Amino acid sequence: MARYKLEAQELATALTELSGWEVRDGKLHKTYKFGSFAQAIGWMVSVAVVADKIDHHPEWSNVYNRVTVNLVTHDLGNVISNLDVELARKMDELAQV
Ligand code: H2B
Repeated sequence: MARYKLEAQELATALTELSGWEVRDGKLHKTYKFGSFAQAIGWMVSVAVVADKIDHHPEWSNVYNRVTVNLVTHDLGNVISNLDVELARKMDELAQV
């Protein structure tokens, strides 16, 4: 899928449709909290499959039941792109269980 930088207005609109996401240090940022370490890791594995499929990979870290995520597009010079929004949506979908 083609990746392109989002214009400020497109990003603002996308943010209104994404719950718990914000722009922090130029990246789409969210911290997820799960019921357990196993749930956090299980979610990360399910996201990893999708990320590889769309060839767009998150910057993230896990501490026990929390996963902190930063999404940015390296190939475009570290800007927020359509693929960052796409991955954020998939992450939220996969967390609804
Ligand atoms: N992930 C992210 N977050 N940004 C990118 O620009 C990117 C990526 N580019 N995953 C992909 C891989 C690129 O390096 C490969 C060669 O398609």
